[in-house]
Amino acid sequence: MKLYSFFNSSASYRVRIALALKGIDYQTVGVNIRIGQQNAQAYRRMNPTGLVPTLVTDDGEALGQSLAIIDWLDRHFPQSRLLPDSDPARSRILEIVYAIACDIHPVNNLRVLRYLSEELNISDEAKKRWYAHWIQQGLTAVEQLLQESQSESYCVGNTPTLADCCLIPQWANALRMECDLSAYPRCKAVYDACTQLPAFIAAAPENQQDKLSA
Ligand SMILES: N[C@@H](CCC(=O)N[C@@H](CS)C(=O)NCC(=O)O)C(=O)O
Repeated sequence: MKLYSFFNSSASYRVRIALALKGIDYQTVGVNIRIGQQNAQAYRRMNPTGLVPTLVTDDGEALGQSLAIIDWLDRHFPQSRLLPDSDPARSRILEIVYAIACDIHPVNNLRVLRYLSEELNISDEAKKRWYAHWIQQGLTAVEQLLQESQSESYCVGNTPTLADCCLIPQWANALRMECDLSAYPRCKAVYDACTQLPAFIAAAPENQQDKLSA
């Protein structure tokens, strides 16, 4: 299998965590989104959204969208299930997943931030405020969801799930953007616990072969 990925793309990081938790071997193909490689024709033929990641399976099928990829992995490699079939865990996990992947991540994506500065002439300082605002809105909700799920080392229950695959990359991005994260102790506890685990360490941006220095 091949994963078309960028080292500090949080959507790629979600899939890398899932692959590592399941112990699946794969090859990384770096797509440098800072210089627009996600928009190259050959890449867009595989993934019409022009976003990373894309998983190419051993049968040559190209699949985009991190959550769809993880769902595919979870059905084809059922070891270490990331999304259980039964409620209430399943719906609690998905509630957290969508709060991150649908409500926080898209408004803070690279192409949105670039549009703010390049098309709307928003200053770097205002762009930082934009980013921090959506982090604050989103993580306030996630913190409350973690309170409801009585999270400890993981968002829901006592093994890593799809919710952790989404929270850890989003938190790492917020740290990189220097957001104030002091109001989310449950999110922090999950981040601190998960990032000690070998699978999360293997998936981390700083441990990717396509890592860039800046
Ligand atoms: N919903 C997509 C989001 C993918 C996404 O936004 N990827 C970002 C990196 S985290 C990207 O490729 N950005 C390139 C751009 O904004 O041009 C998924 O979950 O796979």
